[in-house]
Amino acid sequence: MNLQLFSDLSLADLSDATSGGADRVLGGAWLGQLDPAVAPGWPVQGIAAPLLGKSNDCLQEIWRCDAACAAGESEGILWRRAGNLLYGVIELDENEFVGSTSGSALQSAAAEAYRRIFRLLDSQGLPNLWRVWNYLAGINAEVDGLERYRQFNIGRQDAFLEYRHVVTGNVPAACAIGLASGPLSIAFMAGDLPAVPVENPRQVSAYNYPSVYGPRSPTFSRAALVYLPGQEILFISGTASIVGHQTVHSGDVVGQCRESMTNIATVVAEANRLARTLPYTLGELSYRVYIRHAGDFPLVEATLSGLIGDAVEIVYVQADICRHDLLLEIEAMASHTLGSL
Ligand code: 3EB
Repeated sequence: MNLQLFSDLSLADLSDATSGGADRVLGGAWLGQLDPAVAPGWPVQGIAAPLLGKSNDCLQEIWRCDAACAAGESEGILWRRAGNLLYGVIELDENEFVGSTSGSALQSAAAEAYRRIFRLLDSQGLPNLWRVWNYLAGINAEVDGLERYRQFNIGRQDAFLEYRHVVTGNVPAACAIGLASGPLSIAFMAGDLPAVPVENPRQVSAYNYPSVYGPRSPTFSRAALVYLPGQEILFISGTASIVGHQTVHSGDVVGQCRESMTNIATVVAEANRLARTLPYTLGELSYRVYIRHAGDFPLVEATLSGLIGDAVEIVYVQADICRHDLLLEIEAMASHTLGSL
């Protein structure tokens, strides 16, 4: 099995990336300005976040396998599966959950989305959630006295408790990002083997955050090492300027960018202690950077270029971060061939 991420594809490049057959595409994401008329046929997460520093107004990312995928639909989840690996996307309209008796519409939608994901994974015999990409509108808006990100955390944790029982330790790598509008959108990758979770010794594990950040902690690990036949993938969760459990460098985007990269370097070092392949380096990761204020892009780009050089694959988008004082968040991934030690 070989799973490869093709980043930064324009619509025209898609035909190259899908050579060998569109049935080899596991799924992907579409970032930037979305065109509802274009539907590629595999599960795609639409991320309507403006691209920064690009001439194109949209780009595609795809995960391509070296074998044909099985495809299906389950309770509104579009999914594809290659061997013991599954990728799916679910979008839920919160309006359908208004008037729910257990919490806000967003909380109910989040719980329902994760319940559907867990039901699909159990029926497919691939119970281990490895990596989750969460997007929601108005993430920092306070509704009925509670910030929407905190409402989302309640619903997510409820579903984990109901279906997976553990909400600490072996939980997936993730990001949770705010968009200007749109449905609750969740993409996920899952497999037969448990991921190896990685934490950051500079940070309190997110699942142990104190209740000042909300009544329920977020359910994610700082990174995950996952295994396919012959392949190890490192997924680094959305990483921000948080030390311990506190935001640092409030109002200073360069400081936050540097601190986020120190956190990523620390997570990579932890991952390297656990990895079964040669050490991962910052220069080989592919990055996605979420910037709250588009005007901060040049400063962030210059800061990252100083830290990791210009030869690195980085996609920049404008989006909201889950704490109002966070100005950016960085996620990353890399893949190694197993047996190359
Ligand atoms: C943090 O470290 C920043 O709720 O799934 C990063 C990655 C963050 C994932 C999530 C939140 C999530 O707390 C925010």
